[in-house]
Amino acid sequence: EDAAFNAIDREAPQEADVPPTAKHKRVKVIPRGQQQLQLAQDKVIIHKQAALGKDDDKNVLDAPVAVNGVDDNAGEMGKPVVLPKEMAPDMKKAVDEGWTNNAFNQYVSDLISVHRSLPDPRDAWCKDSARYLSNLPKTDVIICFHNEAWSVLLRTVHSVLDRSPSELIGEIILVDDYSDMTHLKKKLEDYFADYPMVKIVRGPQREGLIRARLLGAKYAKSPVITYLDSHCECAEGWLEPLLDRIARNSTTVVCPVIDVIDDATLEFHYRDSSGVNVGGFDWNLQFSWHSVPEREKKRHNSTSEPVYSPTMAGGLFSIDREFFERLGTYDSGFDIWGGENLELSFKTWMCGGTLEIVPCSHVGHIFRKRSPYKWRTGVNVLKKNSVRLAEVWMDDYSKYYYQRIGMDKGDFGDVSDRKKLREDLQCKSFQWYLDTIYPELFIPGNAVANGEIRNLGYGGRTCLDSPSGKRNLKKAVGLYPCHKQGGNQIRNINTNMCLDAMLKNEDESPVGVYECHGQGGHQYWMLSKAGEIRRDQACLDYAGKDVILFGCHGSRGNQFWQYRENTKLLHHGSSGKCLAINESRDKLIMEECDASHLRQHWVLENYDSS
Ligand code: UD2
Ligand code: MN
Repeated sequence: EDAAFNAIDREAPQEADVPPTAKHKRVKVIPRGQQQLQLAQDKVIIHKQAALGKDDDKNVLDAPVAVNGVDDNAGEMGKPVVLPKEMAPDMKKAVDEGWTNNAFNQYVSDLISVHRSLPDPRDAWCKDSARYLSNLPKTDVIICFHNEAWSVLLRTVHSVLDRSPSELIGEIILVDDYSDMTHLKKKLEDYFADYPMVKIVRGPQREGLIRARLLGAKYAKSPVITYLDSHCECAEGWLEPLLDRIARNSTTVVCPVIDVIDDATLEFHYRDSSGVNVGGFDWNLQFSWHSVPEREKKRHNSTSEPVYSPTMAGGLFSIDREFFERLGTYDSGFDIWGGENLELSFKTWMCGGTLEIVPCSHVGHIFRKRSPYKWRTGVNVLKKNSVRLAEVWMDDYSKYYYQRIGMDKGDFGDVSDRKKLREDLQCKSFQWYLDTIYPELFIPGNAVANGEIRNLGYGGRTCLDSPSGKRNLKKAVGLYPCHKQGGNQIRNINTNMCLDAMLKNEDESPVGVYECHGQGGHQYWMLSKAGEIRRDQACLDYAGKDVILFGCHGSRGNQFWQYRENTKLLHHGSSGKCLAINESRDKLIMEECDASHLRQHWVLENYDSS
């Protein structure tokens, strides 16, 4: 094992990567009729058929049936394959191993044909071939992988071969980023020996996905380059709508709609054009999805038309090869994973191009909740990439990112080449980009207060107690009355409690309180001039039940808070109540305003009353 690499839990909450509307109900179904599924010698429990899609939810089903038999149609039409809850030990072991190695259900993927069919996710609008130029440019398709599962990688490649007009594909370039899984060695060459369109390139060392993509680009000869992740499935008609945009204007960079392939069942969830999202980011420089803004909707007659997107997710896009080169491709100083999507997005817009999401083009992707492969040890690669990005492209606005990382940029190497590139290209300012392309983004500098929101009630009465004896503050289990006998009580709390987003900075997650730790993170809040208490795009929201985080809507009401510095009360708009904490200091409550209760007193960091 190479000591320079290690398994990592990505810092980014991976759930947030999944486009939001994809979280709809998971329908447990077996494909086509009551066909039967055999898994080794096991008795398998499957569910009767129900079709995919909202209209057919009523078919979803009753009692599971136990069967033995073979199902050659597992996963066809993008339907899910559901494994039984009870499994023989051998099978369970294989299933678990698949999850460990890939962070998705490889066992289920292996049951599904690498040529499986998918539903046609396109609107009728898209199927009118007169919408596309007849003389479209060819593209090379570059797919980089590091230790990808065999069936998943092959299905990605076959979905391109099976569902693209062959005259539009130059080569499919597979870039092996130094995998060590044996199936990715000679067996891969053997498998594709009869496919002249498929080329296999192998890097001499682990490069990370950014330099692997650059390596692939060196072999590209077609006028357009299309990148895909190695766990994708292209749907019917995915390619023409992308190439059409580039044929009309070579500075247009285009992304398909990314449909979600379920990590457990491999179900292909598609969304129609009314559910299309565009890309944004927050000041941690994390990518995020947003519904199409009103100003953008107004530019269109149909929801099937391509929409402007401030950023791209990163993995799936087409770009004119010469334009990509003119933009200086990627910063090759970016390592392993992350940030390159924002780099390409910013410079596309700032240096004369356009970035679009094309609702007629659909490609599925397996979104994973953790990174299955090893990352470089001894360096925070994501932070290093992000600092390079901020240094070169974000002008003064870089400070908002630096605040999030405690102003500690670390060693980010030399970016003078990249700065020169920006100068030579005479790109526009980041201010222009924010004003023109992403006016929805909240600018922390416009906040009235930023930092922690500290409660003054019930201070110093409890101790942090870790009954399990684990002295790990982060995993500390509770707050108990202090007994002053040491033991499992690891710290006397004479600090106060702070408003804390708890585990996730996600829509609709309940907000709580936690001992103030002064390190930002989940305790970092901004009070906007409009009276919102924000964490980037999520706002503190009270609708009569819990105090939660909800996507900021900008129309006051449940998200309107007024702070009175003299009384220290936080008044809530629509309810007229005040924010407080309960006596056991583990919950936020809303109650009638009364300035004589310390539990309703809050101190906002960096509050500027002017
Ligand atoms: C998203 C993007 C991904 C990339 C990343 C940020 C989508 C759907 N995915 O994360 O393409 O832009 O954000 O950097 O937009 N790989 C290598 N070498 C490595 C690591 C990864 O070749 O060292 C390959 C990997 O096998 C995969 C691709 O790069 O095919 C992207 O990696 P990922 O799937 O872990 O990234 P993802 O989808 O979480
Ligand atoms: Mn991926």
